[in-house]
Amino acid sequence: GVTIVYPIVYGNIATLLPQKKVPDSDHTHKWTVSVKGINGQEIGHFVKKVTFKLHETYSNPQRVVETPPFEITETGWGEFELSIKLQFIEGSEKPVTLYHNLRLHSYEDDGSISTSSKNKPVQSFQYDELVFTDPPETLYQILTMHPIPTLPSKPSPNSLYSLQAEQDELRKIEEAYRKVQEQMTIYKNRNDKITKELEEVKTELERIKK
Ligand code: SLL
Repeated sequence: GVTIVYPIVYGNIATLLPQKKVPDSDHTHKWTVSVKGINGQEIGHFVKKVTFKLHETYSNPQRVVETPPFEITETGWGEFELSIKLQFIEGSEKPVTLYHNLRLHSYEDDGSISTSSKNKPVQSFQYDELVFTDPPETLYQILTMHPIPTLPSKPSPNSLYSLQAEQDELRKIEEAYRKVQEQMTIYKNRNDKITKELEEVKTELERIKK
């Protein structure tokens, strides 16, 4: 009944190649695709190897990395989807395959390639979680031997929601209280007036009796 959740970040960074350096190549960008723990921690203690499968236009598109850092640096001209297969130290834990769209360009809102930010490095990373349910013994030992990085804690959406809901409720109560006070003043004045009128009628009645 054990579940271990290990947060990871995978994706790529890309920079424009200085064109003078590659006169007889159509490669425009240099990129690095990687998979790591959050905050850049390496995951080599429980990952045996990572297989990056690049586009077929690359020679040996299947790149196997057996030691951290689990990353591939290449140059190229185009964007494509690649797969990242993680195999764990214990073979009985089934591999996890991630998919990433390699990004070389930054885009405008309309989908066109941004020319203004052409020289800035482009980054495209995704957060994900490796979930191990009842992992094999050795994997369990190794995972629990090291502290598992966690995201900085922030108020949970739930508590934020209840704080907001509480403030709304308080505002409604104050508003209702104010309305009740207002009504009470109106009724009190009306009551005073009627009492006074009644007194006058009584006085008049006494006078008539006499
Ligand atoms: C496109 N569908 O047309 C994509 C494919 C492939 C990118 C992009 C190869 C470099 C090399 C390279 O950059 N391939 O030949 O070594 O945009």
